[in-house]
Amino acid sequence: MSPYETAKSRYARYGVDTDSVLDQLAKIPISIHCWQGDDVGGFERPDSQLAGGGIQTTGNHPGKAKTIEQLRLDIEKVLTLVPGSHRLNLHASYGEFGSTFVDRDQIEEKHYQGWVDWSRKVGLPLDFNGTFFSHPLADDGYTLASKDERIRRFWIEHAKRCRKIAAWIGEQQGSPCILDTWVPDGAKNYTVDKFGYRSILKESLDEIFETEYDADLMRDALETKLFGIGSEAFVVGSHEFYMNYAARNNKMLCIDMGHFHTEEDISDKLSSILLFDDEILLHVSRPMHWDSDHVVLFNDKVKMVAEELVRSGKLENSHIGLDFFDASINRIGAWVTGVRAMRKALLFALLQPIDLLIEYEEGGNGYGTMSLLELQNVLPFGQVWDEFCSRHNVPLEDDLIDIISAYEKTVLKERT
Ligand code: RNT
Ligand code: ZN
Repeated sequence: MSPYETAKSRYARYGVDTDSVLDQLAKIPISIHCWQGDDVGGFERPDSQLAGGGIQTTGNHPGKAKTIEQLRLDIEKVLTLVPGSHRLNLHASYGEFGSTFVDRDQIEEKHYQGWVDWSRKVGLPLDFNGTFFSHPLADDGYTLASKDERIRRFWIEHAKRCRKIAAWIGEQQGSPCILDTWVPDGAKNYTVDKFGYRSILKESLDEIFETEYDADLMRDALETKLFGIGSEAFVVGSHEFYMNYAARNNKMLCIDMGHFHTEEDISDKLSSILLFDDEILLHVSRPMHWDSDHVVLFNDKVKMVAEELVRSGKLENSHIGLDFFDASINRIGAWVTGVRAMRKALLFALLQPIDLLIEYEEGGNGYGTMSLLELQNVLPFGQVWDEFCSRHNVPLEDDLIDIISAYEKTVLKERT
């Protein structure tokens, strides 16, 4: 018996069919974020700038993508190393603007035509994000909630254009483009007129969402947050703000795993959200002490999120996106680790005997549930994961370091 056959029979004992799990796993799209490749710099200026305005990367590992071509090359490399189906999550600041500067309130579909063409070529449908940071008009900490009418209008225009572009992308690719809107708005110090700022944000969003787009083309998600760099005392678009806004306006929430107190259990939020909202967007991330956007690992927190998606039966209503940026290590390696970790967590969750677990739970056999969950940690998960990688013609874990190191030597070193 091959190692996989042995593993298969171990799982079969609990009524889990590993073959059908692997088929199911392959179809779950993970949206790979473009911004891991260049430290959230974007390509608005000939020299991609450093991120700012609520976003910060640390580290200076050589080899960062300095052009769109390099970024695409790196993503194509990543695609050879991650099994299953994927999407690409693009930020508005990554458009192809040519030699003239195009400001955020001027972006158009044509600036993303190259991405649409490339995405078709590599089989990577696009999602989209407005870029409300790294811009002089975001420097005072307010964009859509700004009390300065000129600033507010500028960002409203950006948001409207992003929705139009997302709908156009959705049409081009024949699958809805998920548009995430995250604004950094907030303040470092205690803010008196919180009600005022939140009213302004609500008003801006109402205007932005006046135009209806077909859900087959694009869908809006709103990203909540607790605090950020420079917004320690006040975040306008808090969790409560967007929870209410989304529920009343039929929008999707984007839940970023880094946007809560570090002791909060993100997985526990999902059933409450998915009971009332049709869909959810996740930004899977790994906060260390704060919203640090460390590379996602196959750890308990990510496993618990995946378990909840599977157990709730809402996997198909959930859009899984990643959000991390680590500039201190090989960026392609960071991507590969994070994407694979998310996929492993989904596999780990799918391999659980849910019916049996619920049977124990309902029967008052608390020990049975606990013990069966504990057993999951020692079943031959690795063999099933290896099998998945082999079936999708991507390397096993054992070979990753050599492959990434070779890419570093042959491609990334050339960039410095
Ligand atoms: C910031 C949000 C947001 C960004 C990306 C780059 O706290 O998490 O999603 O990380 O838009
Ligand atoms: Zn995020």
